[in-house]
Amino acid sequence: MVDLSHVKLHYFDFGNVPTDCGRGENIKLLLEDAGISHEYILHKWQDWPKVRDEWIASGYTAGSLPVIETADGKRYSCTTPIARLLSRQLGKYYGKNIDDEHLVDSVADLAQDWYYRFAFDSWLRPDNREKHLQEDVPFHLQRLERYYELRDGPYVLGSEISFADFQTYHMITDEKLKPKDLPPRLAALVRTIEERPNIAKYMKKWSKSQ
Ligand SMILES: N[C@@H](CCC(=O)N[C@@H](CS)C(=O)NCC(=O)O)C(=O)O
Repeated sequence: MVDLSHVKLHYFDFGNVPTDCGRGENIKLLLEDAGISHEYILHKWQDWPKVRDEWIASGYTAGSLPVIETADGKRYSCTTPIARLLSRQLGKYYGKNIDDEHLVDSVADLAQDWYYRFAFDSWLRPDNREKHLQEDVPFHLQRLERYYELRDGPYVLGSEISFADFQTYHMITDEKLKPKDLPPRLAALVRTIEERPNIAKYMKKWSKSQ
């Protein structure tokens, strides 16, 4: 049982507040969509080493963000495991059987592969951005598109959303891809996610604060 009565989501303040970039946003989208009230705590990069060392000393093994902290003081780490934990607790976003779960886990895993390349080749080595866009991005788009064809979309499970859909969607927004850059299933995913009432409300709030 995970106590979701007062959730704190911790991630980094990368300068665009409230923030729509990086791993934390995958969890933010799920919390918004599910209507779970939460605080979003954004740490300054330069403050992080001190916080991290204190957290590690107090038993937070991962020493990385995102993390969610629950009302009973527990801290849960790592993007996909957090999304899975929330989904299990909510009884949604993870399909209905073991085949669904495997499909959701696969797409989440492939989205993380993509994120890893994105982080290195766009943020840490910006000189590689162009090469990344030409060579890596089409590969990841095509691979994920095949998954979205399996059950005819718009989500990877078909008509039911899962946590992996937020991860795929967020890769597309992190890369700042436009609808014209996307194969048809992924373009439909973006449209469908942005039409979800709580996500539309969140995006409106976000764009106003810019
Ligand atoms: N596999 C982990 C990776 C977490 C990770 O490396 N997070 C980065 C930010 S995106 C971080 O915390 N870097 C600072 C550090 O490791 O001290 C996840 O998905 O959460």
